[in-house]
Amino acid sequence: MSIINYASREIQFKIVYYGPALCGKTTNLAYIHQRVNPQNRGDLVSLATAADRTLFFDFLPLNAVVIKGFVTKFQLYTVPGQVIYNATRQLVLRSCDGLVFVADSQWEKMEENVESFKNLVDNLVRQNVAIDDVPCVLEYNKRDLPNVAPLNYMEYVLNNRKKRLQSFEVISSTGQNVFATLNAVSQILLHKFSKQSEVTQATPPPVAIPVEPPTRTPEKRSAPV
Ligand SMILES: Nc1nc2c(ncn2[C@@H]2O[C@H](COP(=O)(O)OP(=O)(O)OP(=O)(O)O)[C@@H](O)[C@H]2O)c(=O)[nH]1
Ligand SMILES: [Mg+2]
Repeated sequence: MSIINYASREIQFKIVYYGPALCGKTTNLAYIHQRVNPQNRGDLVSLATAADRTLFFDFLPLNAVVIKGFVTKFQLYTVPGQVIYNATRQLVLRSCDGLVFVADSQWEKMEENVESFKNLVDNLVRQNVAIDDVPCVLEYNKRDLPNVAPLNYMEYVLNNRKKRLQSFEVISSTGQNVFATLNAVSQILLHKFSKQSEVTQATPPPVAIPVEPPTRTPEKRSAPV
């Protein structure tokens, strides 16, 4: 649930990257952290094992657009994908405003992708939330690998419900479409927030994309967001 702080004129949104083990969730956050101007982000906090597997979560705070005097802040989290850490996933998932489901595009990972998506739906249901009510996009990651399933197969397996989700072909290790994915989920959640605030008249409607895609040259920092 978004947090509005009238004293500091901030609106906070929580976006969770969810998906099976080793699908590339932490890699997404690492890329975003690397490309956003340090003035507009905090540190990337990663609680990981020695082998770089997420143990608890990763956390990255981002400052984005100013909406009629309110600074919009996005808090990005990843869950640990390993099956045994379900209690932690439930905790991280609590009160999230948006979701990026990261799937591993390799053929042999399809069952794990499906299991993880089911696990996401189940964990939301436990919190009395329907997946269709949460702004959510699909990320088909690792498109650079040779053994990936074609896009239409991924869509058939993971995006075959009544309400189709926006989906992106991503290579998070090089950053391809990482910001496109984040921008898409941010836009959906800002739009939802804007509609709700029209009803309650509680806050001004947000209008802009929160994060600018960075330039293609790795050395250059992106423009302030
Ligand atoms: N080839 C390729 N490798 C990737 C890509 N994205 C991530 N990886 C690699 O996949 C491995 C796992 O990535 P992580 O980001 O740690 O995966 P995770 O989803 O956070 O894993 P857990 O924390 O265990 O849930 C790492 O070796 C990454 O470098 C990609 O787009 N292409
Ligand atoms: Mg991780």
